[in-house]
Amino acid sequence: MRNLRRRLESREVLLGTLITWDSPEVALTLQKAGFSWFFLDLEHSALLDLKSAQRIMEVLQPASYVVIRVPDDSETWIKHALDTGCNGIIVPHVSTAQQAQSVVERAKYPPLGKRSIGIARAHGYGTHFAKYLQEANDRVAVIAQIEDTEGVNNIHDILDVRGIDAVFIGPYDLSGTMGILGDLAHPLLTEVIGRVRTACEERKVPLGIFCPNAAAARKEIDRGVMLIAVGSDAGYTFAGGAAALSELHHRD
Ligand code: 3PY
Ligand code: MG
Repeated sequence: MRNLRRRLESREVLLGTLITWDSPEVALTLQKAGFSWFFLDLEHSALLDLKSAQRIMEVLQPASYVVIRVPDDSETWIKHALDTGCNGIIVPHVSTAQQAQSVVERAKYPPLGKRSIGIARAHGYGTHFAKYLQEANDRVAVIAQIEDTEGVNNIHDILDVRGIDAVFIGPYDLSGTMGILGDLAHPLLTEVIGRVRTACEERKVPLGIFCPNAAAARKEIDRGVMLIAVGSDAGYTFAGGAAALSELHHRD
């Protein structure tokens, strides 16, 4: 299993995209386009569940890193997601250090946490059980999503929690809690995201963000953000079709 935690620590940019459709074929096609990590969105997609996520993972790994965004921070979701053998999890709406601590307890094996032990794909269905138990805390990334003003205000305390391996900003939800819903170009949002970035730089915690398009991703890369999720399976399908039709209509 590739080591996402160490890869993030290297600070080299990782370009990925959001997967919302239950299609290993679409995910594989996007892998061929060159994305090196995949954000499987079980928080919002009604089409993805743990079984479909695992099927998608089976075609993407080991060439790419696969991260599951769990619907919430419950012990059940966290342990089930990790047992699929994903390279990391993103936990949405982490707002306090106490919440971050409970995420670590659920996601890391003892002695760092209290992750429950079972037989699943992560352990090769038992065939590399001992190795996985020994290596998982070091290899699997636990990523806290900061997407509320409360999380921004508590960012230093959240970063102090040992076992939070990276932070990922959700700009849309963050804009909503700031009263500027969906206005990703708003200067106040840029400033607040900058506060999270500075805190992460000070603590040397890798930072990621969702970007709706390549222009936004370029700006974030230039600011030093390394874990970039740009666009989505649905968005790329639409954009490809729309680009062809626009060219044909243009010639009509
Ligand atoms: C948000 O922007 O709120 C997200 O969760 C994107 O990942
Ligand atoms: Mg969000």
